[in-house]
This record gives sequence, structure tokens and C-alpha cells, in this order.
Amino acid sequence: MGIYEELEWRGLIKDVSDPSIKDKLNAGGMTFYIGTDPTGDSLHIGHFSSFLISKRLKDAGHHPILLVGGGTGLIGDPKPDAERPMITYETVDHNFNCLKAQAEKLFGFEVVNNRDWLGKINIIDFLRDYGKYFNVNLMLQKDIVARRLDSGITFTEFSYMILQALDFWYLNKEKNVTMQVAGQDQWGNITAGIDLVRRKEGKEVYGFTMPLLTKSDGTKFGKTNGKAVWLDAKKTSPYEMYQFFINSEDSKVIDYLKFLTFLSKEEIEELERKNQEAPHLREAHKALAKEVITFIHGEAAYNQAVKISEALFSGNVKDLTAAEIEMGFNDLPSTEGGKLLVDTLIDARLATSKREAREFIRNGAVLVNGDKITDIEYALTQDKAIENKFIVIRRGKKLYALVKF
Ligand code: 485
Repeated sequence: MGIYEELEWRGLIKDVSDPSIKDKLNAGGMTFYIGTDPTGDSLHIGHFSSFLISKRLKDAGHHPILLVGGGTGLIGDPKPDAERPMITYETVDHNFNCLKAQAEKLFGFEVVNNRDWLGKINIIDFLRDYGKYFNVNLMLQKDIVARRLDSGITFTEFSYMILQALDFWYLNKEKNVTMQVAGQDQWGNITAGIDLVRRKEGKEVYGFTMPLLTKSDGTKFGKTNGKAVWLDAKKTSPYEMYQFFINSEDSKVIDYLKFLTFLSKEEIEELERKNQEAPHLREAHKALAKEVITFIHGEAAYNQAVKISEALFSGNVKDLTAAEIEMGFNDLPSTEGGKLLVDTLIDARLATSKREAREFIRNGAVLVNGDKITDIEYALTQDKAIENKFIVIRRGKKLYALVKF
């Protein structure tokens, strides 16, 4: 299986600019690029799924360049629904630095900034040297622009594709880049670049897109409780990421393994069999979480995420550090310590009345730091807190609250 066939098997090929891409990919030796704009201060799992292509192609003998759009980020790639808010230079610069560091750490490939060349072109030269190669009628037909014509699009966003085309031309000239790769929404921008290089230089360059990852209902993959899954551990902890992957849809987990991991066809097919034969073991989900989290955050962070998940599942939280408890309980109700257990159950909404709270305690339904407490006079004093900071209460099998000191 060549890299082209492998990418096809993984479901990673949507549009190709030319049928010869198949042989070109399989032959190796091309310099290619993939870009992102610094609209936020971290990449998210959607970016990750696209950026992984750089490593796949590198492993197949091609040379990757990553572009973070310190120039294009100031303009804004049109979205199909509405104009983007303008971002300040300060924010773009800050985001650029964050994304550059993240991309370098994750992949170790060269990162370039298109502000370095786009920022030097003056308006007269821009219109003479580049604008002349663009036909507005054709620009209006590009998918995203066409979808914005009713609601309106500013000249700023309309011009965006010229800048991305210019990048391809520049990188071809300066770094011998002959291929651009991206998610499917970038098709119009990629073909604009291919056309520019053809017209200005009489040279043929190439591009292909990857489908966007979706959930089974067709909506975008990569959100948990409405929040994006970020690669920055301060924004999405490895534990939260673990929960995200462990809870991914059964019908999609094999697609996600193909998209997001480097496991081989044989390994993935084996997991597919296990997923069918013994779905309750969730082997495929576990493998997905392990591969992705280890790649992004390393093995220690992955092991910690598993440890927290297991402790929360079993209720045995005593072996967790305060930091681990904080990670695991990020989203759960919390309340202040120093009170009676009965009152705390009400504060944390684990009981609706004192009578009910006492009943839960007497029936052995309440655990404090993993130990069953049946004493209705029990007080949650600080000496009982893990590292003097946290007491974890569990009522029944699933309901948790965090008591903070
Ligand atoms: O020369 C370039 C300049 C900018 C860009 C690419 C090449 C960024 C591009 N216009 C863009 O907006 N990309 C998106 C982003 O930055 O969030 C996403 C795409 C997605 C995938 C991902 O970047 O929507 O399909 O390509 C890496």
C-alpha cells in the first residue's frame, strides 16, 4: 500500500487538483505546506486532525512546512455564514506565538509566518503584480464567497483568497513548495494558488483536501459540552480529553482511529473486530484516547488521565493528588468545607432536605474520600481534606461533589 492508498483507506482524501497526485504522493520527495490562521491562542482537535497529514506525508518521504498566518489572520478567511470580527495586531501576534510554539512542539517541523512577505507588499504593487491575475467573476463563483453574496461580504474578506494564493506562489518560489494540503473548506483557496502559480510562472503545482471530521448527525466533530477540545492542557486537561474520546460515538470510533492515529490498517481492523464482538470493553475507544493523548501530551499525562478516570469510576479518590482532583472535578458542583456532612450534602445539591440527607447517610449511600460514612454527626473538617484542600463526596454510584478548603 502506497501513501496515497493509505490516505484513501483512512478517508483522508476529498478533492485532488490533478489525478497525477496519486503517483506524486507515492513517489515521495515533494515539499508541501499546510496553514492555519492565529484566530485563537491554541490549536484544537480539528486543527490537529488536519495537521497530522504533515507527519503522515513526512513519514512517506515528503518535506513539510507549517504556516501560521500572522498576515492572513489580520484579514480573516470568510466563513460561509458571517463576517469575522477583526482581531487586533496584539492578539494576532500573541496567538501567533502560541500556535507556533504548539506546532513546533507537536511536530518539530519548520514554521513560517506569512506576515514576513505579505506585510511588505504595498497596495500599488499588490494590485499590479497579483490583482491582475484574478478574475473577479471567477472569485465570485468560489463556494464560500458565493454563499456569502446574499448576506454580504466585505472587500477585506473577499480579498483573502488572493493572499493565500500569494503564499503558495511565494513558498513555491522561495522554498520549492509544490503542494498545499488542507481541510475541504480550503479548496477554493488552494485552487486560487495553483492558478496564480500557473499564470505567473507557467508552472504546475498541486493540492488536495481532506474531509472534515464529523459526528454521526453530520455536525462538526471536536466539541465537548459545547466547548472546543483544545490542545493546550490549560484549556482542555488531558483528563477532559480522555473523557471526550472515551465517550465518542460507537459508530464513529473506527473513523476517528483512522483519522487521528498512526495505528496500522491491521491494528485498526483488529480493534474494529473487538468493537463488534465485545463493545462493552470499549477497546477501540481506549486505543483512540491513548494514541491521541500520548501524541499530544505525552505518556505521563495520558497515564494520569486514566488514573483520574478510574478513581472517579471506583470512587477510590484517596490516591489522587489535589491537582488531579482539581482536574477531574473541574465541571462538578463544589461547596465550602468545615460544615457537617448533612448540611454539605444539601449545599452541594446531593440531597434536598436534612431528612433526606440523614437517610442517605444512614443507608450507607454516602462516601467521603472513598470511605462509607454512616455517622450523621460527621463533620467535614480540614484535617480530613486531601493535601488540606479537597474532600470528595459521592452519593450513590455517580453523583459527586467537591468540598474545597
Ligand atoms: O497560505 C495560507 C494562509 C492561511 C491559511 C492556509 C494557508 C489558513 C486557512 N485559510 C484557514 O483558515 N484554515 C483554517 C484555520 O486556520 O482554522 C483550518 C481549515 C481546516 C484545516 C485547518 O485550518 O478550515 O480545513 O485546513 C488546518
